[in-house]
Amino acid sequence: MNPLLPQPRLALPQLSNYAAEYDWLFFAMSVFSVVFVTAIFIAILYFAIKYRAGSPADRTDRIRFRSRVILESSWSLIPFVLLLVFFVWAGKMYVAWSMPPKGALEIAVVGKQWMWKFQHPGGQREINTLHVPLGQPVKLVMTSQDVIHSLFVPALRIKMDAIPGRYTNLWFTAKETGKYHLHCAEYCGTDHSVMGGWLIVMTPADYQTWLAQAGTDLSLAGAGAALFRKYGCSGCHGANSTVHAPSLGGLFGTTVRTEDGREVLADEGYIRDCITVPGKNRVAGYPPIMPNFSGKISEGDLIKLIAYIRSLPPGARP
Ligand code: HEC
Ligand SMILES: [Cu+2]
Repeated sequence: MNPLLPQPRLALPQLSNYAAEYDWLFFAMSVFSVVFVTAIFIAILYFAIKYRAGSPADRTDRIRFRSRVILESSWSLIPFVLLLVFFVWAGKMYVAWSMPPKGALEIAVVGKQWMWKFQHPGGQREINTLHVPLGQPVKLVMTSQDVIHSLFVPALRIKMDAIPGRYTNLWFTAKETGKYHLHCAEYCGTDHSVMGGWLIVMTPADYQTWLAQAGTDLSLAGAGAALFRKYGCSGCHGANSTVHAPSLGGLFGTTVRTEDGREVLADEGYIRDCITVPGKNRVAGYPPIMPNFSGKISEGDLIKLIAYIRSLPPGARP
């Protein structure tokens, strides 16, 4: 963008890497809509008056076939091309927005009636308040424990649904320290209106201090290791198991071949499905004995189990 031009901005801080461009897009679409609506409205008014019943206006058909074709195609094609500009522009932003950079700080988010639960990789937990470091990409891995919720931080200009049974992502880099509102933007029941809180952006040093004093004894992965034994996963997947079950070391991020010949990327959603919908992607060459844990493991525990499986290096057995 040309830095000499006045920058359009909504009456909100431009907190994220997307905010400035989003405001430009919003401004351009508003200008586009206002210009076209005004022009069409004036034309309607003009013709309504000119050709009102009983007016002496000339009503003979004077337009020749050729000019009619030109007229018809130009008012279809010009708006089409103009709208394609918005399509490409917004599409480009959407692509950037949907591809979190590698190495982003991952924070687990669980929405439930009526609160937001956040958990940092070190295991630090918070409710309705989210602390993040300045200038570092942050990726929220979100799900819901009950109905659909939607996390919205207006200052970031981003919003994403939290959907039961699925993981959705949202990433951003915060550009200013401060305290910003966060909301639930999907009507989710009686207390929907109070389901919100604060995003607190801190300098990286302050964030480290905050993490240290928010302290916990176990990281997400560490807590997951304990759950892996508690739920009996280690009985089949563990090093001493006699059951023919896959070793989970290095699984995350690889491509798995399923019994019915598909190739599936082993991401959070895949591991979650293995635990809660075992038949869905059965791994090729293994018996269908993986128990169904659906409804038996809470969202918080699933996130920890996934963090643990992710932390296993290739070749390791739990
Ligand atoms: C009774 C034995 C058994 C238990 C208990 C068990 N699993 Fe499994 N698991 C299997 C078998 C066999 C497979 C491979 C077949 C399949 O995918 O269904 C498997 C597959 C998986 C996969 C996919 C592996 C891959 O290579 O893609 C994951 C992830 C997994 N299990 C996690 C867990 C977790 C977490 C638990 C505990 C909550 C658990 N399992 C409990 C037997 C078991
Ligand atoms: Cu909600």
